[in-house]
Amino acid sequence: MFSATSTRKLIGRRRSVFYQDVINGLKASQKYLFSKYFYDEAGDRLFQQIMASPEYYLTRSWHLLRELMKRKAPFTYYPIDISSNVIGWLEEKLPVSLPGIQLQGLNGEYLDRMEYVEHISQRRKIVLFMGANIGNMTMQQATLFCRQLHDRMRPGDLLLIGFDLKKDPKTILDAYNDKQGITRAFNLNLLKRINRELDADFDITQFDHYPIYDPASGACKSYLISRVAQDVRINDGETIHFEESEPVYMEISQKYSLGETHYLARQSGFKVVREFYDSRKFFTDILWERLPER
Ligand code: AVI
Repeated sequence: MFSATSTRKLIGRRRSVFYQDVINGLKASQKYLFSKYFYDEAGDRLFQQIMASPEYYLTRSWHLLRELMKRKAPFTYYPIDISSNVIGWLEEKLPVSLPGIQLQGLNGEYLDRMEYVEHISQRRKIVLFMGANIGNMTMQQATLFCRQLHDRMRPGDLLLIGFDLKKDPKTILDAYNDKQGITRAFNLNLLKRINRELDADFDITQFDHYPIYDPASGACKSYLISRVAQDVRINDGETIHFEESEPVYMEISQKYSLGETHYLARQSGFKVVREFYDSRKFFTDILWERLPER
């Protein structure tokens, strides 16, 4: 249990990390913001709308949990999410759609929360890292991340990991540039969040959403482009200058070839057990087994 004072301190500390990340990103020679900050309450809602949009073909699913329940497999589900709203929502909805499910939601960063699970449960683990979340890292960051997963797992534990596959570049770009403008609103929402939480004065009408996809590297990147030369004030008098047409790098959504997923498994100490696909082979969920040594 946290007291009201310690809760306020905790929120204050979190906010200051957010503030520091924003200032560091916007003062860098090539401006950037971390996409993990997309997910405030409005961002969560927009992401739900993106997933429901016709262009966004990436898959997601709870069928696995339903199947485990049907087979009466003894398991506890520990969903981890950076968004406390999502965790709250899962804790409310899942026991209704899957009565009897053993569930403990964990709000926070993935690796950190995984360490906590390892601490509270000695049972064999199936780690789920689905929905192409791995795509929100560069390939180099993904390798480091998978090694860190490896180090938090035991030999024989399994990892089910989702990759969005390279495909027709137009299909990919459309998914990040939907006609209704939801992805645009999703990106601009981070500026609104900075205005609200860090007392900044971004005029969001002065920024454009600009996604690009490079079919060779598989990197799909989103930028916000400053329409005009402008100054933005943040919180305690920090002023950030934007040149006309200057980009702010917002997010990478890396796409993989199958060969690249195999390479990643090898590099991070896993063996490929099985690959699952959707009917169009747009997306794959791959079951990896954690090897004893790497
Ligand atoms: C969460 N993540 C896998 C999404 C993606 O496709 O990169 C986030 C997203 N960004 C724009 N649309 C969806």
